[in-house]
Order: sequence, then C-alpha cells, then structure tokens
Amino acid sequence: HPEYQYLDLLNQVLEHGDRRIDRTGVGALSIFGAMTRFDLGAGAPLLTTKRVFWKTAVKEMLWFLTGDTNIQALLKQNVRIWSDWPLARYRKETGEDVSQEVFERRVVEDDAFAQKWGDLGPVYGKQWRRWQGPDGREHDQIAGVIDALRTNPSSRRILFHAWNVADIDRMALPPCHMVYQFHVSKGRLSCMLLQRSVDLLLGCPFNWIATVALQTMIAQQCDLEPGDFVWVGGDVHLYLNHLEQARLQLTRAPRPFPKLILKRRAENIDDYRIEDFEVEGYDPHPHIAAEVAV
Ligand code: DHF
Ligand code: TMP
Repeated sequence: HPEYQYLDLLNQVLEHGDRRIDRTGVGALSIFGAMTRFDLGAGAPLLTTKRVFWKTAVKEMLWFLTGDTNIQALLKQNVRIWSDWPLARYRKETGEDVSQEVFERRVVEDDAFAQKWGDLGPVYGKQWRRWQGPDGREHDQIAGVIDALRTNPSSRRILFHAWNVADIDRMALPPCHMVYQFHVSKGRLSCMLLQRSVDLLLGCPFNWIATVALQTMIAQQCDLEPGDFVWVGGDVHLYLNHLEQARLQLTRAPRPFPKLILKRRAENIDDYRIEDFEVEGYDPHPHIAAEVAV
C-alpha cells in the first residue's frame, strides 16, 4: 500500500531522528532528505491511518491561488490553521493577552484591524501570482506554468518558486513548500514538490493533498490526466510533543486511498471553488489531535 511510504517515514524519524532544540523551542527529531511517489491514477495520497481534514487543505490551496496573503479570507471560510502566527505577533507587539477566538472574530469583522494584524507578509500567494521583479513588473508564475504546459509541454523549465530571497524577512514564515515542478509524458501531468521543512505529523498530510488538488486543477486546465505526485522533503521532523500520536498512527493498517474528483470543468485556474472537489471512498481511522508548534 502506498501509504507505507508515510508510515515508513514516521518510523524512520522515530528510530533514527536526530534530537535537537528547534526554532519553536518545542524540540524535534529530524532526518534529512526523503522522497515519496504516488500514482494518482491509483488514488489520492490522503492518509487513511488518521482522518485528514482535506477540505481545509484544499481551501488553503485555493486561497494561495487567489494571491491573497491575509488570513481574513481563510477565517471567513472557517479555516483557522494560519491564525497562530498573526496572533503571536499581535500579543508580542501590543502586550494584550487576547484569546484566539476574540482575535479571529476581530480579523473577520474589522477590515482595518485585519489589514494591520491579519497579513502574513509576502508569502505564497503573493510570490505565486505577483512576484515583483527588479524593474517593478509583477510576474504571474501560475499563468506562466499553465501557458508552458499548453505550448511547450516537453520543456524542463516548467516550475514555480516561492523562495524570494529579497522578501523573506517580511514573511511570517519563510516558505516550507517551495518549488513546484511539472512534467508531461503520454498525456499525463506529473508534479514534484520540494519542501525544505516538514512537520511530518501535521503539515505533511495537508501539503500532500493540497498539492494533488493543485495538480488536478492544472491538469484539467491543460487537458491532461493527473500523473505521478513526487514529493521531496528536506528537514523531515517530528516535534517531541507528537511522538505518542506518531506511535499510535503506526499501529493502524492503511485502507484503500480515495479518489479526488473535480465535479465540473472550471473556466480557468481562478474559477475553482471548494464545492468543485469531491473525495470518493474515504474511510479513514479516527482523527488524531496534536498541537502545532508556533
Ligand atoms: N508550523 C508548524 N510547526 N507545523 C506546521 O505544519 C505548520 N503549518 C502551517 C503553518 N505553520 C506550521 C500551515 N499549515 C495544521 C495543518 C496545516 C497547517 C497548519 C496547521 C493543523 O493544526 N492541523 C490540525 C488541525 C486541523 C484543523 O483544525 O482543521 C490537524 O489535526 O490536521
Ligand atoms: P521553520 O521555518 O523553522 O522550518 O518552521 C516551519 C515549520 O512549519 C516546520 O515544522 C515545517 C512546518 N510546515 C509544514 O510542514 N508545512 C507547511 O505547509 C508549513 C507552512 C509549515
């Protein structure tokens, strides 16, 4: 079963991970360099050994595609996975010990407050859709990829990148999922994601299904079938407060991977909505709760 690629990684980090204090202070076990490969014809890599909230991950991907970098749009869709970082900045800069709920409500209801406190800086959406060149011109990397896939599919240069060196210090977090490269063979669109830093328990399952959603949308726009999803991880780690969860997950047997389906053909890449996605045949083991390191 292809999910053993994930379970093997959990096991490797638990067995061989180097224990260190990390940026967050939580501490982690870490290995370096990993690769997985999934044939999307055989199903989507949506983990079955715990329930993964795939709609949240796909909503985040659609938000990246809009070019937005403010969490207000996420919160309006009840996606709370990015709230911790603006909240930490707010608490630090104002000294106010506001709760996450109160902070989030304010971001949703007060546009001026959202503008000041809800923005993550020039993160993914900005770099993907409006990367600013030295002459001030903005580059839409997503449009560039789709155009290249349609006009020059044998190119070895079909990729987009989020690591804009000059902008890094204004980002809430430097990009984790960084390079998305595409490849066409026999009418199939493959995608490789390079992820420099991997929270194996919480981040990785989201990153996989979000990327496959993107790959499926781009394939549809280019009249291709989804091919392989190849994933390369740099620093692959388990936080020390995730070890019990990882061990629990390792006791569970994988079930068949579900299918990720688009219910309609969208006009263009900006026209997809969460309602367009369906997951068929998803029968996971129960969710496993864990705290995210900020
Ligand atoms: N920091 C760290 N330390 N790890 C991350 O995975 C991470 N991911 C970020 C931003 N910063 C990060 C963005 N993506 C969750 C999942 C993905 C994500 C952030 C958070 C998360 O907490 N998932 C939980 C709850 C999901 C939910 O409530 O919808 C999970 O159990 O999957
Ligand atoms: P770092 O910038 O110090 O590497 O911390 C970022 C943490 O967030 C790290 O644990 C990796 C994790 N992460 C993911 O795994 N996936 C993601 O999509 C994001 C944004 C972060």
